[in-house]
Amino acid sequence: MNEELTVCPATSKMLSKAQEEGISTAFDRAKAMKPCPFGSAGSCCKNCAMGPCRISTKGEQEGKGICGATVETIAARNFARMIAAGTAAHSDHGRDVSATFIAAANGEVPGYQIKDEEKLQEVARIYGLETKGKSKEIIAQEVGKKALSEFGQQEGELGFIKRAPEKRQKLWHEHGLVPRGIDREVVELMHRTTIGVDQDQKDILMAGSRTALADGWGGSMIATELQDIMFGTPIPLRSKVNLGVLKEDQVNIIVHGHEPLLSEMIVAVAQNQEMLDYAKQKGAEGINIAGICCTANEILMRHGIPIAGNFLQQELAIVTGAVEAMVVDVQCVMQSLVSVAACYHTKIITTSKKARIPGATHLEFSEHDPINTASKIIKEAIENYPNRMKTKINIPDEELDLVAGFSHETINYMLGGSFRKSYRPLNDAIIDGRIRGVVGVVGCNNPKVTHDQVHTTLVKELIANDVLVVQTGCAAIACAKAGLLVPEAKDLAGPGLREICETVGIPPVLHCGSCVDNSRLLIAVTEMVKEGGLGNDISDLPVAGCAPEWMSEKAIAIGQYFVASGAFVVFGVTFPVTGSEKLSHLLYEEFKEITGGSWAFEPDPIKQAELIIKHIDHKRELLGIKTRPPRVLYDMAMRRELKF
Ligand code: SF4
Ligand code: MSK
Repeated sequence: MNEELTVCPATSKMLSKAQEEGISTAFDRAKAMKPCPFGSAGSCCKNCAMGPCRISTKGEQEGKGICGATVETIAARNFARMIAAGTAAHSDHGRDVSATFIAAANGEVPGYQIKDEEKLQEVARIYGLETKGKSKEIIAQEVGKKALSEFGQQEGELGFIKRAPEKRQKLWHEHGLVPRGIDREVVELMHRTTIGVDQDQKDILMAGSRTALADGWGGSMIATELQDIMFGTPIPLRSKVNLGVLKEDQVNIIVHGHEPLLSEMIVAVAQNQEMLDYAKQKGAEGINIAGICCTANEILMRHGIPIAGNFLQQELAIVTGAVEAMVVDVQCVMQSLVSVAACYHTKIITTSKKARIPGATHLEFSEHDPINTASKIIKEAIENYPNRMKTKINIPDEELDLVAGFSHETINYMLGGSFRKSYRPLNDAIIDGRIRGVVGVVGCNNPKVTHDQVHTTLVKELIANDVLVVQTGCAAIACAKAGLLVPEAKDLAGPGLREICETVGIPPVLHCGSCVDNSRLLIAVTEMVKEGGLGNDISDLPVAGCAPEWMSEKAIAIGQYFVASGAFVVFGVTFPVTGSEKLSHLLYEEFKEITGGSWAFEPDPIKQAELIIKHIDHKRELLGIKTRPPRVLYDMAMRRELKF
């Protein structure tokens, strides 16, 4: 019924309910919106009050802005500013995690502790900190301070840069791409792109690459590593996904946004007997926590908390009529939640110092007392349960199984075994052709394309061609809802990948976490290089990345840090450089000569898969591992001989 809008049946049902109840959603607004062709092509500049200048490249004379800026300068500046904004978002998350991490190490945050001592030691070693004879609390304080200092650092280089393959580090040094400090790179990029500063597209994009690297190998990686140390490094677990995870007879609390600092505590406090008794007193059978967007991925990975949906389902979760509270922090939170919630009993609760929405209830998260904040929020939700409008409740049945929790450490253990953790078996499987390559399919939803359709079509095509898929963000949620994140999905994989999945017991599509956890993928590809046999740099590997339904500036920052790290990256929907042939050429072609990585733009998922597979096969050919052996049918004796 809503085939053009979504391939997710639960989303379709709730869209119909929203239409019947006269509720406007992002899907309706997208249909009504007429996007400016200059803006979406990157050729509109509003960086000063002489403009906005909209540049047409049609006709013989290429247009210029009033200040004389060419279309490639304008598009490069716009693109760079998206990188700066995306880097700022991920990195500010990392900064807050670092500050809370220090407070936790000082024993100032009841409920938070150092859970992963092995990772603490590892991060301390990378930072060059002496750990001998020191307690874990002291080491954690020093690690936290070092991490926090990297945001304001003015000279030198970020500590995690040393984790990259040596050849990559050398390339970055030669091209001046090593970030000096996270905030410094963001600020400098904003300066460079104001009117009358940097007007050379390549120079702007080199600075953009350095800023993006400050995200991937800086702010995002700090967020991931410190969260793992504090809350535990994920290990594989089973859970459920889609709007069917909401419970008709329980208090439903949805956590939405990005930072797990508060949601971790909401999950813990919701299990307290006192809270459960209070919920019963108000007529509910229990308290049900579910997630949306990346907060969902964070608490799914560490606690198996079910996921209600991805980005485009946030309004529709409220349309079920069964959500007592939607608790939001930062990023990807739609302002329209408040107006949708006004048609039901749902409370929208903002919790971040940095993010308020008019009409929402604000209960500010105190990083020094998260238990208290979590308790207040849960009580608000429980007290709202009796306000449900019973006639408006309709929870779709869709609720599928998924397996999540594939940190790069887990991939090590899963493939190498507990006693010989190593990427060797993965590399061997790539070399012998059972796995053709590895592709990260990540990113958002965008109502300009059919919800979840591009993600799922691309991923099905890739696994059918023996490509192992690793996922983060809303892309992972899309594929989970399509049943691709369970071991049984091996039946959709090509023979080589299926054999690996059967032997190891993994799905052909691995859920690796939230958007900041794309940094896990950087480490995974680095481990593949270090393991040997697949070249000396990330750019030698048969790997690629894709954000088929992207929408956020953060996606551009992620794409650029993968390109600067040597990967091939394909984006769908629209791409904000198409207004400039020169900038398109720089990103699609010239970057190959600089970083070994490059961008491509292709909205069609089958064509995206073709581009990616072509790239993978080209890399295999360069590595001399082009030929894939014919399929062999294994008997039990042969299976026992297998390396996995
Ligand atoms: Fe126009 Fe130049 Fe001002 Fe941009 S900076 S709005 S191109 S005059
Ligand atoms: S939440 S950035 S819509 S992936 Fe990370 Fe989803 Fe994109 Fe937000």
